[in-house]
Amino acid sequence: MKELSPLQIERLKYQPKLPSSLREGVNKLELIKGEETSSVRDQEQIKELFKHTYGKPIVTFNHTDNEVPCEIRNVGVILSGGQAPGGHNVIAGLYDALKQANPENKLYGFLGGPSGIIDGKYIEFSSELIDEYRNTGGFDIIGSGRTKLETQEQFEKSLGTCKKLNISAVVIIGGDDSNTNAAMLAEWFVQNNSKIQVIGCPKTIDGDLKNDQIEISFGFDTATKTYGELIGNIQRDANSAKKYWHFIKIMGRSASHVALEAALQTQPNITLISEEVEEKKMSLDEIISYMADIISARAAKGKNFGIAVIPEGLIEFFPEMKSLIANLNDLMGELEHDPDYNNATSTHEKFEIVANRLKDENVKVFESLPALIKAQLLMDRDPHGNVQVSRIETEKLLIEMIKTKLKEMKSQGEYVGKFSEQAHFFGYEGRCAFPSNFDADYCYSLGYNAFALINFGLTGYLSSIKNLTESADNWVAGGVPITMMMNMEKRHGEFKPVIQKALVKLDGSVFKKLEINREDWALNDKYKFPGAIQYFGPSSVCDITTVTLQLESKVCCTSN
Ligand code: FBP
Repeated sequence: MKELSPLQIERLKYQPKLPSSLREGVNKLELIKGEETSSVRDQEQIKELFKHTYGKPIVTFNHTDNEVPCEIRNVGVILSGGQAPGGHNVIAGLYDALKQANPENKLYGFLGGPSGIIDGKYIEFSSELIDEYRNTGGFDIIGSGRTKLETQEQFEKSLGTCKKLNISAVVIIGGDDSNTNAAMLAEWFVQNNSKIQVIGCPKTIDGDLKNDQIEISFGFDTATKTYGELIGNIQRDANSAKKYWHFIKIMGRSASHVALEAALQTQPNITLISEEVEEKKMSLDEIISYMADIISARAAKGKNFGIAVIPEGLIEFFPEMKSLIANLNDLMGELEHDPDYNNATSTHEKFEIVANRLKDENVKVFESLPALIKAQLLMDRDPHGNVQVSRIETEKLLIEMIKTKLKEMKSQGEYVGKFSEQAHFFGYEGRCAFPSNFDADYCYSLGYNAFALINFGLTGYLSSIKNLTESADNWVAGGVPITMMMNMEKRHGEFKPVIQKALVKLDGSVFKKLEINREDWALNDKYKFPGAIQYFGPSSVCDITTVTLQLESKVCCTSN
């Protein structure tokens, strides 16, 4: 018997809220079809690649008193990619809907991510197992993985597994890449005369799987609130001791939504936004000067402390680093099989081999970096061939460069302070937290709704729950064709159909809120302390959504 903490015991009892349309069960729904859809860009190419699943309508569900039949179904579910709070509730919602529709239905969970369906590794869920994981963080109920489900052979093996288990639908819980693969698998099944349906659920703490139809991916709410709590605590510490500058790198592989949201919750002295760096083509040196100027201005007021929030993906957005990293991504693929590189006895020797093989324009930048960062840039790539930004200590790179800059400024009489630093990285701390009430409700609804989409025979759709700043009663359940979110992008030198990633919009209300306040926050301490996520207590505290969602929904509502 596992020992449970008091909070675990209480959270297991929490009953997540569903939109009112879904509350009476999946066999009391009617499907409302909208207009035909088209992809966000590159319509002709996407249509050609997704001949059977392209152009389908957006759908929404309404409650009806007429009973919709539900044939017996076996469904399989996959957790894909990085953990995000609420994944277990998606599975719980899916399980409850499926059993409510017909107790004979079965839910299988593929183990360890997409490789589970390929290799036929699975479990069948029981009520006892599901009950152990309700409202808990993590993906440990079946585990996750980053295998890309995209080749003919993988699709054939997946078909074999589904046939063996008599599975008629697969639910893929994942981010933009995993849902791109869900769309490909859905199309492949139709093309190959299989009736197996594929439904996606929008997951990622990064918050970059969103668009006009998907207001936010699940996990963003809890993760940002967790980081907000931690930053707030550090701000209080800094403001008490008044002796350290804290450099806090915040997870989010590419887009800066997580750092931006955490900053709006806490109002630190410096917040860097990767998309702004890219748009303004700011170099690393320019950012160092910007930060050093704030440090110096605060020092002039007697404040030798402060907080800087740095998005995880920043390093890839500096034009000079972008070019270096792209070059290294290709080069590391070649060097993997290079005996000289593999037999090199010191990191220094490896650096030399790399420097000799880089394009001329990237050599100087590579050589200017501290050894620690060079070594981190050479580490293993992820399955998409990208550098793993969570393993690059950008916060330490910035600190080293700032120290040099401040020394220079001191020698010229431009800086009179004392600089002592602390480096932090908040990422994994937030990915498996107990889901906030919002994520617990949202995820349960996404899973429940996924089964409703299956029951109406849909495939190639993403489960969608909208109107999220309203109370759950008023949430709108439905589905969005995945192809609608796609465009063609270059991956490994080839154009491929992918879901368009949402980066921070510099003309959007969320970034604007930072932009109009940051000068004030830089010098006059306006720290906010969000505190820990609250699960029990007044709704104004426990059910509050993120600043990002609130601001974005205002824009959408006022422009309607
Ligand atoms: P997903 O896009 O799969 O949700 O994962 C996002 C993320 O949490 C990023 O924020 C982070 O850069 C990355 O995963 C870390 O990956 P890993 O867990 O493989 O170290």
